[in-house]
Amino acid sequence: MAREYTEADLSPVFPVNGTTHPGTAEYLAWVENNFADWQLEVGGRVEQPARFSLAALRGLPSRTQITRHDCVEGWSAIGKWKGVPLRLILEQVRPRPEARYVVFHSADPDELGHYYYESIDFEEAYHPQTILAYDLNDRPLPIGNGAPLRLRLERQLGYKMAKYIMRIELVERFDTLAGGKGGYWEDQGYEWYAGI
Ligand SMILES: Nc1nc2c(c(=O)[nH]1)N[C@H]1C(S)=C(S)[C@@H](COP(=O)(O)O)O[C@H]1N2
Ligand SMILES: [Mo]
Repeated sequence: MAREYTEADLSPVFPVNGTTHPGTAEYLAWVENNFADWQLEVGGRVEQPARFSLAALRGLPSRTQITRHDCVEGWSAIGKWKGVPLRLILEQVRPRPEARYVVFHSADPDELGHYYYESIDFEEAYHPQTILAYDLNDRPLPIGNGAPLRLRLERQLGYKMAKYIMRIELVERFDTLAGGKGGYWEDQGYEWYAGI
């Protein structure tokens, strides 16, 4: 388990880093109606592909954790995250035996049109502190921090924790996706396993 902190340790301001707003027409439309018609899509190598509205995710059992986020650029911050354990979502869709990785596809493209994405293995996916967070510090996740849903993965660096998650895909291998290295920053040379 990663260390957990208390309310007294919370950073006064939780920074916004990387994308601050996806800015696509699709995302702006979701913001317009407060993500009421947004749905998380979960598919790939699963027995039972599914879609979850934000209300449905909020209706599932949740976990709250106060943890320290470490960014490779040299800053850290402590925040309180609430969300649904990824394990519960995986139990609903039932991974097929050949599935080895969980890929998170984000809503934000860079200047070249490459979308942010990330991947983790099942050991990480079933870890109790691996959650799909929808609240930060007792409020709905702000746009800057990844609304409506972002990954929290408390034993790894910040870049693994995809913000603006739109779709989760279970795969056998990730070398066929984007740059082939399993993540947006990994495709530019960062480590795939970003242990702290
Ligand atoms: N979709 C998306 N996820 C992302 C990023 C991003 O630019 N886009 N930046 C990453 C990096 S480097 C860090 S440190 C954290 C920053 O999260 P924050 O904005 O909540 O501080 O998100 C990570 N996840
Ligand atoms: Mo980061």
